[in-house]
Amino acid sequence: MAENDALPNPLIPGFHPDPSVCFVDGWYYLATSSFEYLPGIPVFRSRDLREVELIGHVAVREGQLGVPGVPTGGGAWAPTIRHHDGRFHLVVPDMLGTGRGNVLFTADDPAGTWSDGVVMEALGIDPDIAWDEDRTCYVTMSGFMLDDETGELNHLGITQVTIDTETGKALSEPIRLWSGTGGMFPEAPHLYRRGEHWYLMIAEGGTERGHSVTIARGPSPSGPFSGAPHNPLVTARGTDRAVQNTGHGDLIEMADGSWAMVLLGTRPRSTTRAFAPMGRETFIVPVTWVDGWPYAEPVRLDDRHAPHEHVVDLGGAAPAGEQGFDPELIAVRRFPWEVADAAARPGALRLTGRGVGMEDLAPDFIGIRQSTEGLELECELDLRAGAGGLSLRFDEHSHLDIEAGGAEGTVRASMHTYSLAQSWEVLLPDAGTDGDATDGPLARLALRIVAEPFVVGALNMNASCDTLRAQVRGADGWIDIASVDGRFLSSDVCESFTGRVGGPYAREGVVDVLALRRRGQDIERAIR
Ligand code: 6LW
Repeated sequence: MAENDALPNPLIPGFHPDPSVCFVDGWYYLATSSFEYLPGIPVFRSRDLREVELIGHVAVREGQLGVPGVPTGGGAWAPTIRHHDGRFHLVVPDMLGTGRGNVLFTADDPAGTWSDGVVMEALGIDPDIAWDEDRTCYVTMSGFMLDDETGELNHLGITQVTIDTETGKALSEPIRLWSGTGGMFPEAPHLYRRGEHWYLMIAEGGTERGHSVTIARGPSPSGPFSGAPHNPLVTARGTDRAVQNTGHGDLIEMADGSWAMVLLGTRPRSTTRAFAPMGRETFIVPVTWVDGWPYAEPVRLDDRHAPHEHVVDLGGAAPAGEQGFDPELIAVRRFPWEVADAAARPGALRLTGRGVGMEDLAPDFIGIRQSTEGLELECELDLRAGAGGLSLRFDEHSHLDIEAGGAEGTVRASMHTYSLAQSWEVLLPDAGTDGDATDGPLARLALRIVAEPFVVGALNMNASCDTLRAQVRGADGWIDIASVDGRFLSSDVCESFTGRVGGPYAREGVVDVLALRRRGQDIERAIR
């Protein structure tokens, strides 16, 4: 990667933490975490690690992940994607509650179909998978041990087992490996072979402001490893950089022999470096080798502020994702095609409410990630036979909803933040927007949530994030219903490991989604 070429950061905007990457036949393939959302574990491809395209998901069928019963923050954590013996392998922790544990999926084509998955006998999180020249398969993880007496899990640092990839059975007892330089939560291990050395790269310091990437090397996949003299390889802790929480990386040798690291980071909005609306996103930095050690540059934001627009394909006419759904559509603990019916009305997605709202663990909601700092998320709904609206959610405790329908003659916005809720109401606008006025406003009601970021500057002493406006479209344009403090929908406040996701939902009856689009733009900032 040419040194002065500005890298496109974030490489994958919107909540996409824990990136892993491999290079096969001229394509880079990336996978990221998806937690309680389905389909699970998005897979991307790229020719150059600049333009990245979402090509599918690993978990598109029931039973591949135990997500339907996981608590918030559980589900598909950090994956590792590798290519070995002509097949793609992806290992991922399916965490908490009904999660299956560490699962190994395989596929011939990374766009799918992926296997049902084999549960590995490997107790820990963030599994890595690597092979030596004898074809022994090493699974390296952030290990746990079950205390038989107390039933508690104890952290063991970085551990490793060898496994049988067909059965998932461990072929050896866990051994403990180099576990970093003393930071908390040694995790995210990845093994690499380069020249005469094996490298063990990990994350430590926790996934918040203390996050970092550190590295060690040794003569075999099991070490013994000794740490690099210049650790940490990457960290933003104690800095005023625009990208914070940098850590959890994966190294890749590029087509031209140069190296890069993909890693997670956040774009917090306040001068206190807190409140990231999109949670943890995927970034990329160039890596150079000196005396057998890799050196990475700090993560910098590029200066692209191009407007972005994504019109969700509701009709299945454009390149179809899983089951003909736009691949960007996700749902909470269910597949979008379990929540929405694409066949009921041409060009629309039909949601049927079960009498619950966005506070539910599996709401009748489909959404897309917020991917730029400035956002306009807009939908048009037919609410004549039901009640529902548009929501921007972080988790079931934290969401901004705009709702209409039923017998109500109003449009109500409500902001929910744990035990606090506040709501505002306006009368339904007189006429439908684009529709036939005789059908009334509920035939095609346009709702919009706008995120207006505060500008972060060196001398800008605000502890803010953005303002969220809830709007409904009337005959003369958008009408403000409420404007609320976006900090309550940010990573420092909410429970999940995710970021903001917005889209339509049904509370009761039938709600037809006639349009859903996201527009946005990142903002200028004094600090890169
Ligand atoms: C992941 C751990 C982490 O498993 O957060 O940043 C956890 N790192 O490595 C969930 O993403």
